[in-house]
Amino acid sequence: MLTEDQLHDLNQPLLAEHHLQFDYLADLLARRGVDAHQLILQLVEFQVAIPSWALGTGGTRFGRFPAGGEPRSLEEKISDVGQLNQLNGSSNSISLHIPWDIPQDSNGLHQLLASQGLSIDSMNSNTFQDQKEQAHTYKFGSLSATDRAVREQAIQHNIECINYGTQLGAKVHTVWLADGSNFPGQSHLRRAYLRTQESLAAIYEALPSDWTMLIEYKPYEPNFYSMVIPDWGTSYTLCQSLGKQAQVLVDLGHHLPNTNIEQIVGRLRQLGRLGGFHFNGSGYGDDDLTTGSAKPFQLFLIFNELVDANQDASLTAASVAYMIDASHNTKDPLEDLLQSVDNIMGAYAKALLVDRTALAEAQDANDTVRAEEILRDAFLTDVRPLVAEAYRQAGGALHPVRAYRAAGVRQQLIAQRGKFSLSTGL
Ligand code: PSV
Ligand code: MN
Repeated sequence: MLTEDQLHDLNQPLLAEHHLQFDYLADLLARRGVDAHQLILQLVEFQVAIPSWALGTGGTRFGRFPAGGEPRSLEEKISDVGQLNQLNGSSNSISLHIPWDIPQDSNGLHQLLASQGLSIDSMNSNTFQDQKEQAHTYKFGSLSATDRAVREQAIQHNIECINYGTQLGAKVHTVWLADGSNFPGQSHLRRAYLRTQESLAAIYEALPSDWTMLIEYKPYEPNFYSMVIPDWGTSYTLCQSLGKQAQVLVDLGHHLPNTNIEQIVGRLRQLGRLGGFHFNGSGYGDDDLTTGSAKPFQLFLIFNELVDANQDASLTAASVAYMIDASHNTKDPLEDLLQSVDNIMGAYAKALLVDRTALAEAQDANDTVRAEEILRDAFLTDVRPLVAEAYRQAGGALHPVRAYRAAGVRQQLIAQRGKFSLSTGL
């Protein structure tokens, strides 16, 4: 962690220019009837969870190139998230994946989390890999498996995740299923769905009443002919059958190219079943790249739907768990996470700028050009001074990536943990 003096010294030389840019933008927005200070409060409040498995390099099946200084334990992962949160004030929770993050010392972890101002976001089960001491293989599926003993083992694993989460104060359990088939005829498509539904119901039974269960969907990988939960419609029907505490999770990388993700987001929000997000960047599939790096307009349109729904009095308020889900090969993972959060904050800020009254009028009048111009006006506004001010007001760095580099965080981590330390994950 940086000291307060260090952070102060890093911000100091940037402050004069920052104030100049911020005041100019605040003036401009005031002319349009937007209160920049009000908007910053909303940005400061907005938090994106960091998954424990994004703190190390991900690698692909072709190779892995460790960053050096990767966290070797859950405690070190928490400390890395604490570092990120100190720099941007926007990542105050960590998501855990079991068995990669089995807590050994709950009391110690509670203290560590509290000392860093963090909490646990979601628990994530892993029935896509076999573990050494495991009795039954997941080679042919887990919650959907034809073998009852396999299903039972996968159900128990999910319940175990919930129990670990309870120890640590989590309130969300996320299920992503790798289940599916690679060849036509391999699996009975309808029965696989029904077995999954039954298994999920058993897990749901064990869910504490103040928890949410998130059900993720993915169209392909690791199975390439069918996935048991390939799309939001399947997740939605499963949630409907389970009950109110079950919600759909949208992972941006889990869509086929050109899918209109913002429309899915709007639909789920309308139906009251949007419970969570996994942010990442994707050109082809589950690419796990930096959120908003290649398709910033898409990210903005997604936030536009979220903000629009939040401001719609006819919809019930939703509590959506926002998380980054990425782990790639080339960047320093912590720098990537800072960039991802920055892009997310920028997209959110831009969505808050949309003139919704004017947009509704243009839409009602079928004025296509005007409607598009309203969105473009918001999207093309340089909101970086607003995001930087939000970081500053949250006690962070005006420019988190620059501060991270200037403070030599990675070099310190390498000195502490070694050049070849490896983090658990994919
Ligand atoms: C699957 O691709 C996924 O998006 C799920 O969220 C998993 O839990 C995570 O990635 C694991 O890396
Ligand atoms: Mn995901």
